[in-house]
Amino acid sequence: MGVTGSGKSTFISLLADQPVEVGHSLHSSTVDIRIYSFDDEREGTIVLIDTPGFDDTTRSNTEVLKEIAFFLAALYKQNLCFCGIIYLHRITDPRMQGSTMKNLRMLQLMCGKENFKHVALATTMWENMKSSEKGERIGHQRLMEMRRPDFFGQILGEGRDIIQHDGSPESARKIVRLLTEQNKKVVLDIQYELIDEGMSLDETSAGQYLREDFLEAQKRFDAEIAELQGIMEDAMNEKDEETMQAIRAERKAAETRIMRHAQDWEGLNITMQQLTHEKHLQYRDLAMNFREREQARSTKMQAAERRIRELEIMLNEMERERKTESTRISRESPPRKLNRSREQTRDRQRERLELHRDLSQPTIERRIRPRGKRRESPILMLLKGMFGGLFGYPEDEGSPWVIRRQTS
Ligand SMILES: Nc1nc2c(ncn2[C@@H]2O[C@H](COP(=O)(O)OP(=O)(O)OP(=O)(O)O)[C@@H](O)[C@H]2O)c(=O)[nH]1
Ligand SMILES: [Mg+2]
Repeated sequence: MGVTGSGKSTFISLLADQPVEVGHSLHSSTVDIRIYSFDDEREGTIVLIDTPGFDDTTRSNTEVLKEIAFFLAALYKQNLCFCGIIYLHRITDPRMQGSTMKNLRMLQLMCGKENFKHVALATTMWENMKSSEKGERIGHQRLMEMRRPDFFGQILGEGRDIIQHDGSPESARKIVRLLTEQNKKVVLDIQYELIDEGMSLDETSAGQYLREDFLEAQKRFDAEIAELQGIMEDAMNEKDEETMQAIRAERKAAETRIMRHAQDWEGLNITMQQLTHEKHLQYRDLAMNFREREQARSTKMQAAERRIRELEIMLNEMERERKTESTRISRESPPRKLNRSREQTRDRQRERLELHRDLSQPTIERRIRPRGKRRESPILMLLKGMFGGLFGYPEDEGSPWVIRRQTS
């Protein structure tokens, strides 16, 4: 989690086996939940969930909360292991902006105090500060301030500090391990509220906070309208048509804003069951798209693996031939023949290297398994676990499309 542009997708791209979309424009990039995975040699397969931030430039907070809450609730409903949240903050931010405070508050409310130990707080973009001594000093001053209880302090606890993520895959892996090593199945407040308590989203603690946000916006709207009314009366007395027109336009814009906010708030009055129906198509498409992408990738990988095996055999044969015949070739044939043989070997070695590079060597080596032993993608397994019904599993075998209240 974290505000838009804090580096969430970039962080995931350091580890994921799949390509990750990173946004370089001024608009929020990740607009809905994205799922990635990687194999950690110590912890096994880890699934990373990329989320949109609250207060982003393209979606309302209600939509973002619906998105994240639904996903978390479906995970919990299906009894799938969830081990924590990584929250990212740009160390380059000179102020704690409203959007940072809102994201932080939503994080606290969705988690609940008991779960703060399952949150890893990390700062990004250190290389922008570390380019000068002064920058580095400022970065450390900001870290000190961030530890205050009204900022990140409440989430920190015994032995837990704000982490400096240096932008490397090793640093990202260490941060993930901080959560996975706790080896706990975490139940966040919002998961408990939605599934065990059967609350609607507006009744949850996070939903209530958005309600306060709406009430504050309503207050600001009332004050703005009163101020505009005063200016309007003056303009009417002075028969100032131009100002009157400007005031009417401003009033209309303010009314549209508050109406959108009100509709947004009403949208939170939704139960998990209704949310499931609302999200059904979106998640079915997500699952189907993923399955298609995986199939295409798997076909490409199988072809590459086949070609690599062919090349290995060819290179071995060539090496053997060269060894046994090298003396004869050098004695009986002109040097041109020997050079041609070397060139052919180099061409094949280059092709093998490019194939490995194309499909990223460490990944493909891990994946070259005997036929029939290829394991299913962890993302597909997760989606099947959460949304089994979409894959043709019987509805009563744990599909979230049939929502049952759990008995305590
Ligand atoms: N210098 C530097 N740039 C970074 C770092 N992390 C992210 N960026 C850049 O910041 C921009 C936004 O990064 P993203 O990873 O898309 O941020 P995000 O948090 O996923 O943003 P949303 O999807 O909009 O919520 C991109 O241009 C990244 O290249 C970092 O550690 N250092
Ligand atoms: Mg993103």
